[in-house]
Amino acid sequence: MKMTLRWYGKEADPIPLEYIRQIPGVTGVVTALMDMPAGTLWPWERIAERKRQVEEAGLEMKVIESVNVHEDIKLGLPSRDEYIENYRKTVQRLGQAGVEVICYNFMPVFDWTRTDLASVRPDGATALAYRQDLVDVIRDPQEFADKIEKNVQGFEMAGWEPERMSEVRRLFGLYKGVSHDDLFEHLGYFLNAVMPVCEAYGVSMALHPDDPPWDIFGLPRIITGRESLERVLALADTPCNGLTLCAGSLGADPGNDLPALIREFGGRKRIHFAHIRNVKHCGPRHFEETAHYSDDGSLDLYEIIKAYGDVAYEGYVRPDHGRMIFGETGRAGYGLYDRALGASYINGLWEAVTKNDKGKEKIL
Ligand code: DNO
Repeated sequence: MKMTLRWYGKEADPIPLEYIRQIPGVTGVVTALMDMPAGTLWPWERIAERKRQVEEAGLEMKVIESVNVHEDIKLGLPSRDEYIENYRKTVQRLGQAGVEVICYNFMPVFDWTRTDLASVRPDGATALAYRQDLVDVIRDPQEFADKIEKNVQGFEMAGWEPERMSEVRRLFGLYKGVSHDDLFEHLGYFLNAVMPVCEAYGVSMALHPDDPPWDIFGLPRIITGRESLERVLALADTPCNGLTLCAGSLGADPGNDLPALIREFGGRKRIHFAHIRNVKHCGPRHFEETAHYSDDGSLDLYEIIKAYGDVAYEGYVRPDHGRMIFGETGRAGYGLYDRALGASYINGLWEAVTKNDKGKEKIL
């Protein structure tokens, strides 16, 4: 397990790399060129510059989250080929820069979605939360998008690119009639075009599950649990076609057995990136994010880390969203303090579950 932290870049992230470097065990950052609209070719100089900044701080840049997929690719429009070509070239450049994993998602219109970005928890911390009943009464998703964007305190939400969020109504029109099966087919088309480049440049694609893992606003969402993960891997049967196993996203559905998923897909070496966090189930399709600590939420982090230990997971991992604590302000879910606590907690569990294995290796 290689510990990383998400970092949005000097201009877009209030947290300096120097602080990230001081979190025990963190060897690298997971980053992206946040200002590049989906579908564009990432300029080589920008990639090289980001790598230089990260390495100068004594960290590695091995994982990119995300290279976003243009809506025309998800919609299967004829214009997709041009965007796929840009994606292939971007993958090539990232591979040439030493990147090993690209995290991406295939969610229509909305990336991760929450109804509250600062829900107050009993200890006074604030956290992200989601209530389906609040979403069900929304007549105009554009209004919802605008409202969320107004509440982000000056920071763009990851994956909520302004150029996409300003045309929500038009996109909803285009998605009318696009079924779950259509989306899978469009994902397969995309993957099969990108895989040869991944294989040539040593890059693994790691698909992030849909968050939350069910349909919202009547839009189809397909990456929701065991069956769909299996279906994704079958779309392109190569080790480069893999998963980001996001505990919090999949874990929002109590029907998903996370340790079992980790053992199954990690055992087959198809998990390339692990997002680890906790979530509290408050009711049907109603959850709030919590501290990583098992007792604070509904997921058992010990069992999750133990499953990664059992499959001898060697990939990248990051603590996921944190609460806002100690008076910190910043990007919802991406403050420094609670993610640092999360990283340390995960490191502690990892050390405990794997220590004897290491001992065994030494004896042998
Ligand atoms: C939110 C994140 C997502 C994720 C993308 C991956 O915090 O987990 O925005 O980065 O969905 O493409």
